[in-house]
Amino acid sequence: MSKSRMILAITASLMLGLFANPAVADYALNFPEPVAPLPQQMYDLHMLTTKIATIIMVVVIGFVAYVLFTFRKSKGYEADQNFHKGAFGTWSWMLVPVIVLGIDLTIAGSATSALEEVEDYSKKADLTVKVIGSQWKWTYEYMDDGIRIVSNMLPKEKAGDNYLRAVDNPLVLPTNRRIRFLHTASDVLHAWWVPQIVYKKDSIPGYINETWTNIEKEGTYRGQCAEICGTGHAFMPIVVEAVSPEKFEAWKAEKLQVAQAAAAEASADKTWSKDELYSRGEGIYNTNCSGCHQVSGKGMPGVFPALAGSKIATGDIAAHINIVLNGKSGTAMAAWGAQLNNLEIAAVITYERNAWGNNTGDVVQPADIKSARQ
Ligand code: HEC
Ligand SMILES: [Cu+2]
Repeated sequence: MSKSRMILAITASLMLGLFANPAVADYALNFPEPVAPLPQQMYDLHMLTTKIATIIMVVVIGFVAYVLFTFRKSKGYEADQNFHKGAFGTWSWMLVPVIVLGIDLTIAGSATSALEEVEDYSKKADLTVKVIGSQWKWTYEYMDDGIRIVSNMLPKEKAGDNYLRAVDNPLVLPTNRRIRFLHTASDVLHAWWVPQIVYKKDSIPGYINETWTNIEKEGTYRGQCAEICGTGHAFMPIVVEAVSPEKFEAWKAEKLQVAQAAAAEASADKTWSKDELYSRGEGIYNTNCSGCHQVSGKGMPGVFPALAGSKIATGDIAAHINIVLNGKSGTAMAAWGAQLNNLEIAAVITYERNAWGNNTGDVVQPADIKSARQ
């Protein structure tokens, strides 16, 4: 095999290997197909600029190649010293910028109409979802219904081929409804990016950005955080399940029922067994806390304290309840009292006091949290 053939064969097999991988297949040649009007406009804009740029590139490179070849020195050509004196030499200096301006205005015209749609907040939304980025997960709040979803990346064993692109709880949305997203963050900058259904704006702590969409096709749409947000930046994928409005209503009703049952359970003055609290606490810990303190409870030295063997998690119960309820200002440790109910906090604290060799045997009841809140 000749050298150039070998290079060709290696390149071809590398490309095949890349595109045969299901995780990148969707992105093989172009952006994935948009399924909402505004992303479609942006996609068209991208195609328009790409086409114009390709034509310009072909014309310019063709022209340069032609000139280099035809007017080469070995054929005896000399530079024309009077080019600027002829009609073309005089007018081309004006003509070329005019053509360039025309091209720019063509692109700018389409871009402006897309931008006007982006900033159009005059129409009423059917549904508002608050999207909160945090290190390193997404939380979704359906503002009209009080439903809250915490979305974590699935570990490799569970995600399989979709590793880095799959989550435990996807965001469920109806098709053919105007959806308003409110973007914010709880710690550092993030950006919620699902190009098939909506354009991107930054998620900024203490600030709300707004985007909107109207998804036209049912399906699963994937995205990721698009703002470098720390060591776990690559581990906060986004999954949106778009379903018909009827299916969405059914999903919502079921979610609400589960939430109500959970709230009723949490407010009841029941005394729970250690095992019940421990197993519930494990789930709550792995959803809300393990992003920082790690599933192993070992934390990240110098950044997030270990809870295994921690003075607080094995010492005074009141101090433990206090830091989980109220957080610690000026650090990444949030006040969980606003996000978790009494049962959830009691369970997660019971778990922390008995997991990873913290065999304190302590049991914290929802009633303890209730009185600590007062
Ligand atoms: C965004 C990262 C982050 C998340 C998520 C997080 N924590 Fe923390 N946590 C911290 C940091 C940072 C500290 C250290 C605060 C300080 O400087 O004292 C801390 C401290 C603690 C401590 C005290 C440990 C010690 O020995 O000082 C406990 C207990 C604790 N967290 C429990 C929890 C629980 C329970 C959850 C989930 C409901 C949770 N944390 C979620 C970052 C986090
Ligand atoms: Cu992020």
